[in-house]
Amino acid sequence: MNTPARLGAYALGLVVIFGGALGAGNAVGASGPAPTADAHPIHATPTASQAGDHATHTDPAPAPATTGKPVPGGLQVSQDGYTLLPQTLTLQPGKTTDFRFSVIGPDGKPVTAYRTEHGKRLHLIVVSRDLGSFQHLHPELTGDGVWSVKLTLPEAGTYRAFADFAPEGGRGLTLGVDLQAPGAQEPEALPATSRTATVDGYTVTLDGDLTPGASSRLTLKVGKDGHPVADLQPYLGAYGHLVALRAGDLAYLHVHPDGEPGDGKTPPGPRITFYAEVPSRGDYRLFLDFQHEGTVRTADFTVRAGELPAPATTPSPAAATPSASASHGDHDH
Ligand SMILES: [Cu+2]
Repeated sequence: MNTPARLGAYALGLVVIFGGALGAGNAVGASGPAPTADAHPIHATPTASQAGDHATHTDPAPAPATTGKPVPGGLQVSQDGYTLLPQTLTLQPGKTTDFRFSVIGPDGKPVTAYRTEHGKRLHLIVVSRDLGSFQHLHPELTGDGVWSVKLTLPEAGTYRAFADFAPEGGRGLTLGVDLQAPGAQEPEALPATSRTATVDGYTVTLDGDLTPGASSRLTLKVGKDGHPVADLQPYLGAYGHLVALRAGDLAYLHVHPDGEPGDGKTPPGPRITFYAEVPSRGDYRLFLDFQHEGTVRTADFTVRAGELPAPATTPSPAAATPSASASHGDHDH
């Protein structure tokens, strides 16, 4: 019942699941007791291909289209010899907990030296597995390489925590681990695709399309009470911070802000521009953090990349039931 043993078993399960899903080449890179030795040949090619790129954490080396693509971020609890190790994987729902974790480095010791990326040494994103709940937190690095943050999992269910960081001397990584909030849960269906989001009286509209396998330009326009907001405040070195997660497996995608406050060409709204790279067709959840009048708010969207067959909401004429509207969330039973 000790945490490292449980985590080890968990990590193995994760590797098996995604190894199966993503193919043998990736599974080799992700698995095994000696991840450093196995992983490096897999990742060396895309990293080396980015000449001069110092691997900021938003830029983990997309591969040329002709080679095997690297596994998207966030799907693995361990990568390139670095392992995300929470002190607990279970938190009581609705209860604020001092959540502590470490990143274990290739030398087997907690990493204590990190590069600052987007104004912080580590970004912790926590979402519910149904992608209904989103939190963007900045833990404090305490002694001995232990990160600490006040975390509340709002409701019972399974959550995914992403640690987005760059160890000193290494490339940027996003490691992911599942957290459990025990109790009866009501998973929500993925929100319908939408180009408009509202939060606290703000309306954010999305322009641009996600193109599978390509860098896609996305522009988000912030308004309030029918007026454009042109005095956004810098947050994490930009006028907005965008996290994109793939529905189905919560792959954590690379998003680059276009321009930054003070560069002489990036206005403080109402439009914020990003470049996002999605690896495949499918549905994605976008979470935009923006700051205005001293408060950070999050606008969320569901966006479809590429074409998909119409979902089989009514399985077949023979199986059609009169209570189709009650099928909300039944995919999880
Ligand atoms: Cu952050």
